[in-house]
Amino acid sequence: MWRCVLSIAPDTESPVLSAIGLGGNLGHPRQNMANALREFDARQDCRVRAVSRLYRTPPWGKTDQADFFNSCALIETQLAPEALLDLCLSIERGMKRVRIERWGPRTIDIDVLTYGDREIHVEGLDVPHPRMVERAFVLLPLSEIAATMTVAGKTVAAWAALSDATGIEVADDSSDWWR
Ligand code: PH2
Ligand code: MG
Ligand code: MG
Repeated sequence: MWRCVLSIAPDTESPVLSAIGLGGNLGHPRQNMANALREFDARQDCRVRAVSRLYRTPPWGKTDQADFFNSCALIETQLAPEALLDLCLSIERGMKRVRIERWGPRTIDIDVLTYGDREIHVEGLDVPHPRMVERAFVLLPLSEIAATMTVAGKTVAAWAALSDATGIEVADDSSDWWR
């Protein structure tokens, strides 16, 4: 009986809910973000469970550049964290993302913010994203879809309330903007 059960068990991890952040301020960032979300959703090992509204946000970190579009999504995935990161980077490359300077202009940026409730520190990947709790351009959209998720000892809603949302506006009021 056991052998039978084992033989039909799927050869995959059980799905994990991961929060991702999307942004961009060069070329057609809004279309790029929408295409990226559709690319995740089209895969067998990823399903887009929730998408925030689309925000227009002043540049953070390096301020002499165009406003960004930002959004967050919850993706249910069977990919391991490193594989999810590789997928994000490969979607970015497909959208001609070039890395010139830190925090500089980009066609698309896709960041793994959380991966279930796991803490991960490997080459190129720190989860939860170490700067997410200081960035209103992440916390406002994320609090629409994961208000009660706890990161670094507080809920996303609590971090959002503490963040500086100056200049941030909703650019598209529909959570279907990406479809
Ligand atoms: N991303 C950065 C640096 N600064 N500012 C805004 N408004 N939105 C971003 O997505 C963003 C940023 C580096 O990832
Ligand atoms: Mg980023
Ligand atoms: Mg990034």
